[in-house]
Amino acid sequence: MKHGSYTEGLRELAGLALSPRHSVATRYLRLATRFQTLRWLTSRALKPKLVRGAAQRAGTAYFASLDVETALRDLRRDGLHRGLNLGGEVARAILRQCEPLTFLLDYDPARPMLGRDVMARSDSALEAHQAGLWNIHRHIPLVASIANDETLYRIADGYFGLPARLINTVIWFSIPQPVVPPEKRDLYGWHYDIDDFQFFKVFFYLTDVDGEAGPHAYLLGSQRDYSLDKKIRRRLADADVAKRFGGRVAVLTGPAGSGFIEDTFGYHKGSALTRRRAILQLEYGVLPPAPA
Ligand SMILES: O=C(O)CCC(=O)C(=O)O
Repeated sequence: MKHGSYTEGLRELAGLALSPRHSVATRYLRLATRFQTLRWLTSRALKPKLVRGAAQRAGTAYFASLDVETALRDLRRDGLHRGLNLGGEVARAILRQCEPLTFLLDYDPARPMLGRDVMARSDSALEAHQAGLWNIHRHIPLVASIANDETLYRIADGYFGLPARLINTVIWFSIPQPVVPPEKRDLYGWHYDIDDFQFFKVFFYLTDVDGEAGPHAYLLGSQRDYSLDKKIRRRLADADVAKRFGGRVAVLTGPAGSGFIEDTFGYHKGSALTRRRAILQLEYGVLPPAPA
């Protein structure tokens, strides 16, 4: 790079990140996510290319009654917007459509199991903490149509300040087990994600979730934290969160079909559970998929 300005340098990196050649630049973008100014500058540098590359959308109208401005206000302030609802019938229809699909126990390719067996077998018979299937929208058109919702896209566009794209979908079952070995404890621990440099997740419970069924928890406002402490600590202990931020924790219980939008750059976790939970995740971001 010659003596270009800082922004020119960023633009060059941004361009490389969008080309199939440079995973190094993509890694830079993920690192930049932890620095507010870098994140903002990189967004500006990338904008022309991302706007040019944005796909035409044929949006559906699942959440037409969602108020985009309220959702954006909540997300910017708290990192969380609640109150989405697919309805119990739709949640149950999605679960029925999982029956013939192949899930992976603990995401292990060597442990495939049909959704109907995952749902029929007892927790102890499964001997797994999770059973999941990625890219579920490719298998279940109903999920694809929910993920294509025009209002969700408008919220994502507004929050990112860039054209949003669906970057992944997954359904997983969280399965209670009497003993959680040390290597699995992170499943239930506070952490934050860096999945893109602008991103959020939309979660829908597919089963009723009360305090026993592993409610998702979020540390309100932590998506705005760019402190050194956060940069160096991707994970936080329960006791630490209780002591430092007790009053800011939202624990999200709700019936099957209920959902919420969450900026998972804020600290969040799935709580430990004694009753099984099924959840659908739709994730939106801005970067095109990495080349295969
Ligand atoms: O299971 C949960 O509620 C937590 C999910 C989570 O940590 C994530 O999607 O990054």
